[in-house]
Amino acid sequence: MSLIEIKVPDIGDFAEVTVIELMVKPGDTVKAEQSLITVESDKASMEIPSSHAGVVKELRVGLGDKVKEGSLVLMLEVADAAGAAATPAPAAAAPVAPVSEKKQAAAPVASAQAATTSVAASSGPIEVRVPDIGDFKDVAVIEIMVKPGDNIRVEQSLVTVESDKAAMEIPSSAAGVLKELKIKVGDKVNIGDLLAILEGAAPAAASAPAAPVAAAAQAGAAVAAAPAAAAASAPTAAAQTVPAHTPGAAPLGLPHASPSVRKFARELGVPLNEVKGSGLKGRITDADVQSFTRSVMSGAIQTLAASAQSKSAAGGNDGAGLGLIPWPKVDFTKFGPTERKEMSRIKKISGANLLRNAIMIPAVTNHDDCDITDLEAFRVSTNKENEKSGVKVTMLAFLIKACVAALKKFPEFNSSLDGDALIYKQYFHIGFAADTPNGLMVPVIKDADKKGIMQISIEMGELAKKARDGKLSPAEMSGASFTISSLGGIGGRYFTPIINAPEVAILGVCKSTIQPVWDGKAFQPRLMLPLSLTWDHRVIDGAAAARFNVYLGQILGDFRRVLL
Ligand code: CAO
Repeated sequence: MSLIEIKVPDIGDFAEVTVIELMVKPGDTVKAEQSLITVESDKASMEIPSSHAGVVKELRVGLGDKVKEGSLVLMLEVADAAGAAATPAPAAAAPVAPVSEKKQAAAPVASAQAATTSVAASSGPIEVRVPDIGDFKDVAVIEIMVKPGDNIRVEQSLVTVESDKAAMEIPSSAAGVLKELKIKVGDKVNIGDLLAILEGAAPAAASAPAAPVAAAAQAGAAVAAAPAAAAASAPTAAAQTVPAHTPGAAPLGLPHASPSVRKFARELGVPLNEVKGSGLKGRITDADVQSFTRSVMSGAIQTLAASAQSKSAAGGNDGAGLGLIPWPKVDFTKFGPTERKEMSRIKKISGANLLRNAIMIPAVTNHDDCDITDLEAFRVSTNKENEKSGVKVTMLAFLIKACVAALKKFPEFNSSLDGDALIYKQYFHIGFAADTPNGLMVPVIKDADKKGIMQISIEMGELAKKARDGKLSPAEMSGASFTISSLGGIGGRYFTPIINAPEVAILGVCKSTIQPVWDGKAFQPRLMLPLSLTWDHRVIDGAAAARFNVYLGQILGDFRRVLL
């Protein structure tokens, strides 16, 4: 047995590439031509194969290392005959098919695009063809990054193609509007094949001989923009099929992804080997990376909830993910006629959130009543005085203001958990649940501490209308530090609202009714408002919750206390 050095072979025009994946480890037995590491430039990735069969003794590169032709990859123990044949070792290394790097003006892909662009007219159709892709033949189109109607820039990546050892993005040689794609995923292409027809601006090559250099400057922007654009159009369904991030879980196998997807994943810190690819041959797409990120961000439970929902819609949720007994699967038609209706998008989204919050938060609800007799009289008279203004003040506006006062007195109710710490918010953004035809929405009154009752009433009216019309912007629904859910206009006595994570408490309010209240001498008819405060027991104790309700009741009983 002898030890030989396995070095980076001829990698074409690449000056320096980054090691992005180690595919073997010391002790592994490798075959000749087996891929050892994956390297990547900003536009292409390729696997570096072993020139010999043997046992890996020592890796000489790490993730993130920059390597070039001749760099030492690893030490391999080989049978003596092979070792002798491998002297000098680097010469025996199988050359990797050169892949062009488009940022270099002299690189084949960049320079070839000018040569392979056929120009009809500056505003007429422009054919974009496969440029010189080195030694590659019959490479498969694995990803199409644009669609008809897109505004294409020079050097913007159009498609990703892949051989069995490398993937690369094919850039557009011209700018214009994409009229027609001439290839589809799975097609095999070669140099000169027609990829797309553009219409509009003149191709860079036709207008300026130095186009490849000029185009190269834009390449970075195009790469950066591509994932974001793809991410924006990522199908929501994908989010529900991606497994939750389980650190330490067995990897799904070697990740197949284009350089831009790898870059996107690296930027987000996504471990590609945990992402399930939905593309051709399990290839990972931008949408997969984005879906994975979403699922991790919203937590494993939410993902379970989302998949539980989609599965239950298909009648397949077994509850096993939560260690529960299976969801009952019933053929309702056995008992009578039925009609199946898809839930609204809002219901699906809020359902997943509610399930997560209900399961993950050790929530307790305190019920209480408070005397709002005088406040209601004041509210009615205020509305009378302001009849002409058209602004109606409801109890909810007073509740928002009263809650701000209580939050100031009990700041942990205005906090969020961050690991073992609490984030105390110094702002008072109050969300209020609004019942809409499409489901529950929670618009937010920002800086409620700085606003008067009239202004809060006006904003509430506007936001509630927008919610009902489905016109709330994400900004108008985000940032709440505490939420109120009022069923006062409808009825009922008490309920147990679910905390809107990452908030730590929510106040439920029901309909006020006249109740006999003992004043020490006699029962008096008083207008009593039922309160239901749900709180996160990890952050808040029962005594604090009881005090919060008592204080809130004192303010609502005598609103002058807000001034104290
Ligand atoms: N007790 C008695 N009456 C009350 C009351 C209370 N606590 N709160 C409101 N009312 C009265 C109002 O004064 C109004 O009466 P008038 O029409 O006679 O003036 C009537 O009920 C209707 O009020 P409203 O509901 O239009 O206004 P609001 O400010 O109280 O609430 C909004 C606005 C958007 C929160 C409400 O319309 C809504 O959507 N509520 C449902 C919230 C919800 O679904 N929560 C459950 C979440 S958990 O699934």
